Amino acid sequence: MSPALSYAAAETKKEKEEQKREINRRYQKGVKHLCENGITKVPTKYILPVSDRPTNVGDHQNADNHGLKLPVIDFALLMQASSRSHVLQSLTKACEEYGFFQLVNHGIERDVILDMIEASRSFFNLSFEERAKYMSADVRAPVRCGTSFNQNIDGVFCWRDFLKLNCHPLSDVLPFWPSSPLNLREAAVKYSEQVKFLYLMVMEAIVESLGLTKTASEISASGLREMVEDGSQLMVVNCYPACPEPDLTLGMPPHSDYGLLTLLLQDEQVKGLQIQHGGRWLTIDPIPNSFVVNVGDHLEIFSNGRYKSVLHRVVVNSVKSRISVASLHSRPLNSVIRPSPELINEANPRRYMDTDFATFLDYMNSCEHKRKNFLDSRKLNP
Ligand SMILES: O=C(O)CCC(=O)C(=O)O
Repeated sequence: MSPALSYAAAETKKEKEEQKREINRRYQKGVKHLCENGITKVPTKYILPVSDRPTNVGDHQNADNHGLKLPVIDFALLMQASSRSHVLQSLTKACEEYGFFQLVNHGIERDVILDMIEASRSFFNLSFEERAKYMSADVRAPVRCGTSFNQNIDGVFCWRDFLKLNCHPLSDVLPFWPSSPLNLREAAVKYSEQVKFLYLMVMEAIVESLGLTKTASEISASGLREMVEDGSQLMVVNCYPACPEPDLTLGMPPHSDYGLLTLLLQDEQVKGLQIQHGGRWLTIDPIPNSFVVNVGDHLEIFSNGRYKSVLHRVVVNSVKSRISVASLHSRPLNSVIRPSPELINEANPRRYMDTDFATFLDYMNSCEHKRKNFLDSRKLNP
């Protein structure tokens, strides 16, 4: 090639690379920003290969679950001595068969929930410049605003923006939380504290349902309460704008959650969450004033595989944007997660190796987190 031609080719290559970088910069700003600038088609960056696309999305608001409904656990009955053992049995069945349940009569004041939703909506209605102040690639940051699942790594982006608030220890992280909208900090503090308490109560019941400790005083004596109280809590506020071509993309790809338990506040008006059950995707109909609770990878490990951390995903729709608030709970950042020795015996040998939260974060940063690949990497003799 003549020097003139090779110079021209190099220039074209440089221009193409710059164009590519410009496109990437645009998508890093998030879906909300993209939609605010007016789009009628889903950009290629968000289009999934045909085999990964959701089906039935066009009419998922009316999707038929073949009569299947997620188990419902009544928290008020769980707290009553006369009904506790019956509810514990239902809890066991839900965690073994579905890895998910809906929690009603949870006792968190309605205003606390409504204020959290309202503050979340207001946050995503802020200007891009205001939200951008909290964008960070550091997965350990006390506050982090971003897009997709892991925008540093994802080949195809998903149709979600998020605000992640680290909640533990609250006094250390609070000064970093967004100062606008004005009501966000107060709403998120109240909400995170009340959800943490609910988590403690549900986690105690789960430990009891595994047959590990029988009474509240035994739980205190075993140090379990301290272990759980000192645990990590991450609040993830998800925003899924309405999408012009919802059958080409997903709000969240199939994934499992890393922690012990996740308590999710679903949008009461707009469906979107689906869980994998019996080889099919099951849409979770929102029950007003309830939480969707799911078993995370750490609980699957702790229960030595008895309770299931189940794949779930989020579909989007062309009509309404959707907000959800997930509160992910686990043990302290540096503690080791391993199967409970009481659940290991000859008939039920140890199924998972030791792990910790820090290992998970490193894993997340080093490869595309797909389906249950972190949990699979912890299995002994998979
Ligand atoms: O938005 C939802 O319904 C689910 C969110 C979720 O799966 C997550 O935050 O891990």
